[in-house]
Amino acid sequence: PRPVVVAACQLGPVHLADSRQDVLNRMCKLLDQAARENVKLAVFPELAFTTFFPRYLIEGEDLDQYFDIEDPSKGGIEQSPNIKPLFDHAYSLGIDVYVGYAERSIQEDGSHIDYNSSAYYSAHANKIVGKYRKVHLPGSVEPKTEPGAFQQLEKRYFHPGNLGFPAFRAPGLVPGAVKKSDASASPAENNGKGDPIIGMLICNDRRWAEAWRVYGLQGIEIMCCGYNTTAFQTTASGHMVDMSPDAAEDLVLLHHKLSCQGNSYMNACFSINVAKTGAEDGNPLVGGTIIVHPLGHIIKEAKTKEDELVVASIDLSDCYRLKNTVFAFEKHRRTEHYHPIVEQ
Ligand code: CDT
Repeated sequence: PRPVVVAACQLGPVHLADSRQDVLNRMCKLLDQAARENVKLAVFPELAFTTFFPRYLIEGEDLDQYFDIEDPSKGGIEQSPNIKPLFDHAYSLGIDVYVGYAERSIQEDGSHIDYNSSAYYSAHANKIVGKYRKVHLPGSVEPKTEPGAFQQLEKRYFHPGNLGFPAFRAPGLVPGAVKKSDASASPAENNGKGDPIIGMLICNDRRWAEAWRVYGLQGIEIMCCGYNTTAFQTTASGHMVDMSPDAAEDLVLLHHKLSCQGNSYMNACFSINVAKTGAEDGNPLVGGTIIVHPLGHIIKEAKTKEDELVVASIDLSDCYRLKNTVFAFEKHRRTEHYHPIVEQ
């Protein structure tokens, strides 16, 4: 057995007027609670530190406040004064952290490229050991023009991620693991012996089977995914689909759970799926924070739409029941028929 206690650190709404310090305090409080429950990995939502700003048209310098700067000449995102206190606190408690943030990546020529990113901070290594930039950006570049339309401007504010889907190992997350230097070992070869193999997705990515499968092929054992998902359905013009609010929210939750449960099963991994939820300045986001077992069932689910710690004690060796049978990819995949998947 390779037991580890993990937690989804669900966040309630973050309003426009909430300061970064207030949000940091809330996140550190969740980490304190996690430490009391012996948690070793804490997963926070997408764009955790601020409101979900892509719902607004924001122009010029007003946008800058939402971003954290990654400047290779000055150190990485872990040096950001807004983020460092979270990692410092996690270090003091011995807890690994996945967290989503808006990244402003400074280029050699001084220009910048913005991404919707996540980082995996390892308390054991005291550094970031995994980085991900959201690939599947929803929404539009231009604001919807019809009166009353809801905006989803991620395609305006972010570039699609350029890192692919890089699995990595979390050093020391499971005590006594045989060390492996990278995540390249096949699942059968790994068979639960090395440091845990982790993947990261961000929100809309969780709906894309291709993203999960690229990670699945790297043998991931834990998928971490934070999200901000509106609690209603919109049409192509940005208007609410004509159905009752309760029915719309149920449908959003159904699709969220189908995506997380189905893909966890088909890639034989645990997944920790974490919401920023509640109404941000009146804009409703779904909850549905869940920790999913490789066999597809939900192990633990949030009960509220507020800051809430959802804890589960998991055994990573449970992944191998499927990785070595139904989903032994090296034995059963038929790649000669898969070409259309990568054609435009
Ligand atoms: N943040 C994010 O990715 N939200 C999307 C909304 C899609 S709306 C077309 C999601 O998939 O939940």
